[in-house]
Amino acid sequence: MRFDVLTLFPELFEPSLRLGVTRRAFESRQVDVQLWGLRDFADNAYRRVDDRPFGGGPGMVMLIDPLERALAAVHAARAAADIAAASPSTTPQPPVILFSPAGRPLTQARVQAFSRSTEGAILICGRYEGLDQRFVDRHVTEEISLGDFVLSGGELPALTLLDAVARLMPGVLNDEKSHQQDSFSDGLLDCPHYSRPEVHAGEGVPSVLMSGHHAEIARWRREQQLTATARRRPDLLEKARREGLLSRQDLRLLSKLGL
Ligand code: 9D3
Repeated sequence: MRFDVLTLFPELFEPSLRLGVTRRAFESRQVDVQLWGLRDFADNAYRRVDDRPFGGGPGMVMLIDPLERALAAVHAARAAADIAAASPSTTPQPPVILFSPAGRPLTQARVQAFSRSTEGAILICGRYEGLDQRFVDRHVTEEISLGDFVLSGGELPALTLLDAVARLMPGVLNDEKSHQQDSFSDGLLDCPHYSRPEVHAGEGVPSVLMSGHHAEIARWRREQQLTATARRRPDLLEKARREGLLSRQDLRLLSKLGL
């Protein structure tokens, strides 16, 4: 799939796209990321992309014209790529995503939906106080936030989404099972992990992990997941209950522990 990113800082993306297990997905174009520098779509000699807000107040607003010209260039490039691939108008229109503190929080379910899509998305990274609302009303189909804390722009959220999608692509993780076991895929937090040395600074590892009893190890890990989720994220445990993700054995254990 293809992601077009509209940003004032395209150079912020390049190093991240060349790093780690996700690099394969980006370099092979399995996840095709096209970066569009908004300053290239400014019209005057100063390459201005922002201006003061009508009505006064702090900060600056991203101008509508550079945004609309960039978006038009993206749509034209996507149409040209579809024709080159001899699949004009079979590709659905991509969602136009704005990263914004006022958006809905990103979830693993939304990430999975992107990873299964063919059209990908157009990602718009805001800076300053935000975009001219007329652009948002006309073009944005969805607003996404990373959570209730304040960043300086939408670039890190866009990279976060790209990373979360790329690691789900077939062949990106060495171990196919590790994303089925992800926290949030089964609705629970992960269990603790241990490796060599067996004793470190006098501290051993839980003896069950050294026992070789696979069924006992699986039960211990599930207990750890359930108790960690109950203590740290009771909201996730309730959701897992409601969605029927807990087995009768899980429910028996939780009631034994008074959770
Ligand atoms: C005083 C109002 N501020 C909103 C909390 C203004 C404002 C702050 C920071 C407007 C934009 C930004 C830049 N943030 C993002 O673009 C952003 C973001 C974030 O700050 N937190 C969590 N998710 C996201 S997604 C995009």
